[in-house]
Amino acid sequence: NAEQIQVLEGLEAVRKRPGMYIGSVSIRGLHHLVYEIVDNCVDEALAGYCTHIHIIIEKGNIISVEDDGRGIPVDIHPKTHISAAETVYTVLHAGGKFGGDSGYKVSGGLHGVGASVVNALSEWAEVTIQRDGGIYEMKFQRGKTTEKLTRLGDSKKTGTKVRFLADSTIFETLEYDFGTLEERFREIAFLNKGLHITIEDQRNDENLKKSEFCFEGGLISFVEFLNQNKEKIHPTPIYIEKDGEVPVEIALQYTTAYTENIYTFVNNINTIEGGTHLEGFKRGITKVFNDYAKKNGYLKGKDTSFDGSDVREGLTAIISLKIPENLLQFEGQTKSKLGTPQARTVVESIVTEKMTFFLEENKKVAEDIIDKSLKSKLAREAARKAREEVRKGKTKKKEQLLSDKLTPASGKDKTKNELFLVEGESAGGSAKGGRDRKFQAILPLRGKVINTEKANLDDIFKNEEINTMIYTIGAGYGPNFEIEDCKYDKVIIMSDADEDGGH
Ligand code: 0RA
Repeated sequence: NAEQIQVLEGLEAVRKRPGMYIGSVSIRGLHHLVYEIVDNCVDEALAGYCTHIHIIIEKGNIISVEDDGRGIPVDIHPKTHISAAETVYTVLHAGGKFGGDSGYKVSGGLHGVGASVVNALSEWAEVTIQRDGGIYEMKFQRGKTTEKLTRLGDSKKTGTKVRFLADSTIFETLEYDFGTLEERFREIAFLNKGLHITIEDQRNDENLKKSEFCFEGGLISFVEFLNQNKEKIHPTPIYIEKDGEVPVEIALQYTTAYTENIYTFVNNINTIEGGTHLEGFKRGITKVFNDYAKKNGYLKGKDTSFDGSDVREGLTAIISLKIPENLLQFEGQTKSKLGTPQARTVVESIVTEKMTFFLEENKKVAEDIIDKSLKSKLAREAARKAREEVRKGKTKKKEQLLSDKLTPASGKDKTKNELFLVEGESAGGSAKGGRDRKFQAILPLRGKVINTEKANLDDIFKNEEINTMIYTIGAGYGPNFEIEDCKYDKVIIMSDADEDGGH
């Protein structure tokens, strides 16, 4: 009956189902609280009013976040009849609806759940605001106002400071990881050039920590940071920028490595599943290098062309878009895949235009990158041939590869079985002695295993030990990898702590 139907009101809903708002109540959710508060300061920086953000993990895992923005408005809000500041902290989704003057609010699309969620999930929170010539303060417990906004005195400064203690009855742990927070704030500083972010850990007097981030180079600094230990093909990253309805910023640099490292962000949030912006980027890069290589005689015959992966070998790139709320679309498992169609066209066209120009202006760099792409193309084709040969002589070769190497488990339950990869026959012998034969299999690897991070596909597939591992595991490799076909629940690498073991 009607009585049994619960109406969850306001912040109670957040406390009942915290996972719905912050993902989880593990340490990830805990860190999320800090990101949420800092995101609001970053929004104020994006609006052009805030230059410094100072985060402190105080003793007792109290978080303090202070910015030098305009300060959250303190006047009475017409709808809620309480101060705008109190509204922001006590009404769900009230965050960015104020101000309204700029009309262009890009917001942290993915989390963007607002400060009220942090307040609801905190044992206590206090907010200090400086604006309009005064300093104001208000306090809360578990999302409920305990001290309304009060003017404490005069102040010539402006800004907002929030302190909160996460609720230990909700979170599994209150112990913040400094390194995790530090990494995220370094990333935010890279993505917002010129913004100063300071993070301090004051929990342990014997081990005080402090990091200050400000990168005048923005995304260029980000790429230089990622490539610091790599050999570069051109000395400075290429920088591409376009303003408009969907502003785009890209920095990229080629190295002699074999891996590709592309990170995409939308409104400062890492879109780990990629999406339309990444598709546009890949299409643009592929087209530019194919056109240039054909026009300049590096690729001959109308049937030969580079695959996308050929022209991305050794590439490090950061793609950062600012998308207004009305155009934001997210898809995918974790809603971290961009769906906005405009992002594809705008990124593809700017990349095509700017990279075409860059290659024309830097013929030597163009030749070096194309040289590398040609080698990648050859290796890819050779690897395909090798795979086809293996496939043709499939059964025989496979049996040959596995015969007398694998000591299988007697049980056939692939949700239980474990595969131990061990170095050499002698290690294999002792592993056999110690295993539970019902579910543990042993595969000794002979000789030196190739370092696949530093080798090309062609050489990797010529390596017998690699092929043996692929067949033993049974799930294929690369784009054809199928986790469902994996014959083991765990693959355990048991190696010596030396260079060979590392490989
Ligand atoms: C809306 C309007 C205005 C400021 C803010 C929001 C604001 C929010 C936060 C959250 C953390 N730090 C913040 N700083 C500012 C001001 C509008 C105006 O002054 O015209």
